[in-house]
Amino acid sequence: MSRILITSALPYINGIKHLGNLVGSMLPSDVYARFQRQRGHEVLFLCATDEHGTPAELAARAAGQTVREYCREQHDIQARAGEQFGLSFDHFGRSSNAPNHKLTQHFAAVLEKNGLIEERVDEQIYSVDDQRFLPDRYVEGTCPHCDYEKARGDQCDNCGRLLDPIDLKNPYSAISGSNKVEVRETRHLYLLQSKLQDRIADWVKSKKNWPQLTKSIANKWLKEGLRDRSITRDLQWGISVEYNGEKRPGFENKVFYVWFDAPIEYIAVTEEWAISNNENWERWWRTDKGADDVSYVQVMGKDNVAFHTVSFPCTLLGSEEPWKTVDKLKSLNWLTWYGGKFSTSENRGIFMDQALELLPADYWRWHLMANAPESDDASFTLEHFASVVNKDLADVLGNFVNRITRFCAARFGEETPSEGSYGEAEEALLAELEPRVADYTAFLEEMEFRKAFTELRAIWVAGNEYLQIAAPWTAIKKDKDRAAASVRFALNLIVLFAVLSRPVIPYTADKMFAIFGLDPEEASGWPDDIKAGLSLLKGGEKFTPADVLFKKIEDEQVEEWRAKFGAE
Ligand code: B3M
Ligand code: ZN
Repeated sequence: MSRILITSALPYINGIKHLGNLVGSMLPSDVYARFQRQRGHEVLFLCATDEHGTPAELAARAAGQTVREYCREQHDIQARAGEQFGLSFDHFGRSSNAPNHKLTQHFAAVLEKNGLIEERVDEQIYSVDDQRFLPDRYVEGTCPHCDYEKARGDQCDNCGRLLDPIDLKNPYSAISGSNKVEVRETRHLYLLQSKLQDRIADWVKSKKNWPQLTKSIANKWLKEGLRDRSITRDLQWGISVEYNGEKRPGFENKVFYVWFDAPIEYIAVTEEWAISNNENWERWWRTDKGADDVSYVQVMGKDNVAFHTVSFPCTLLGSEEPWKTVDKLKSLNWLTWYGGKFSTSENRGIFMDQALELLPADYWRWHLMANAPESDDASFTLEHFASVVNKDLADVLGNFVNRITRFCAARFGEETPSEGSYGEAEEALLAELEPRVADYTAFLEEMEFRKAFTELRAIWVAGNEYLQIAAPWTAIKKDKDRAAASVRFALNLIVLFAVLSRPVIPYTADKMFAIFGLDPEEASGWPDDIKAGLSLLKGGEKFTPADVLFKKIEDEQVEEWRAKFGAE
């Protein structure tokens, strides 16, 4: 049994997340965590809301709330939506909680002791009307590269380039809209990443099994040369620049930059989990206290890779303390909405709460994972979603389960038939399923999700094809025992399908276990020998035919949703 630590990128606090955020980190990490639990490993799966920085402050202002109240409320909303989507975090923390404050301040102090922090004078945009500095997203203006007029201070949404607010043309305050802004000097702490170039390059080189997308992004930043970066901001909301209660002189009105503290929350949320569960967090993070046998897996969107392969390792390795660093890093491309961006303000796209009002979580979980934006960006369309649901879930899996349980109940009663024995047709299906289940398992192990779910779909299809060949509804006329054996085999296939499907469509899998009164926690161990698994039901077990597992999405419904969620 291995010990596997899994963290999903932390969703920003501002607002309920959309389907793109969901499939960008939280859902794939949940599928992987469920899979590894079913394989019997000791899994610790963690996430938290990322509550500092300008997104939180601007959103709270827009909501007319204090940031503290806004974050508390939004965390609960996101936690609830995650639960309803079956995101099985062992803990869903908050980066504004005390453990993260303590740890962030610890790392800053240790990095300074190691000569990796330096005070520097910066030029920053100051708003005369708002009487405050405007870091990052507090300033907007025209992108110097592509002339997009609503570029944010830290990144241009149009061309994607990272920006420095003072590079913007015609800058204006995102708070008041005032363009009475000027460049002023302000002191900030810099993390001297340039000093860690070789250390980080060697560390990245040591990661042999990183996926290509992850490796290429990390190497791009290394090739450009690691630059020293500012880790403090002129903001009120965030982690104060102090150590052991002593505020740093000149930094009384500054906080640590959100991207300095947010990855540290991965460690801090482990402490939050430990406090809530009377557990020992250090055995997951300190290689001198048992973490050296942990396999650490991070899952995130591609725009977060640089922070996780360069900046956060600078913090951990630069501390010279025995911290666990990531072993596997799965990054995903972006899910777009009809090729464009999800947007609350422009009413484009479906957000987690809305999705659950339309259909149960498993419909979305299956479609998002089977079409995950792995090798490239992927466009979500309602038409494609409906066709995948109707085919894979309703016509293949749902139809298989419903027709065999109904046929058996009608012709043999509501218990598994015990007559007859498996023959050629069953052997043939076994011969097809064994390599497929092995491939499916290997793809999940490697977090190759599209390939994995192509295999799972093929396994479901093979079950249906078997039914067509065995045709118990015909066999029963001439050889009832033959029919009985094939019905028993097909009912055992339902249990196998439930086990294999549980990582991605857990609610449906549990309904399938419930047909036979099986406890999912006991019955969902990953199959090492599927031949034995297909003889779990030996005959005589009572069962209750399932209701229709998936209802189809009609064209009219797609039309209505297109209008409601801004398709095009
Ligand atoms: N809050 C997610 C994003 O960039 C960001 C991830 C932090 S993980 C430490 O959308
Ligand atoms: Zn631009």
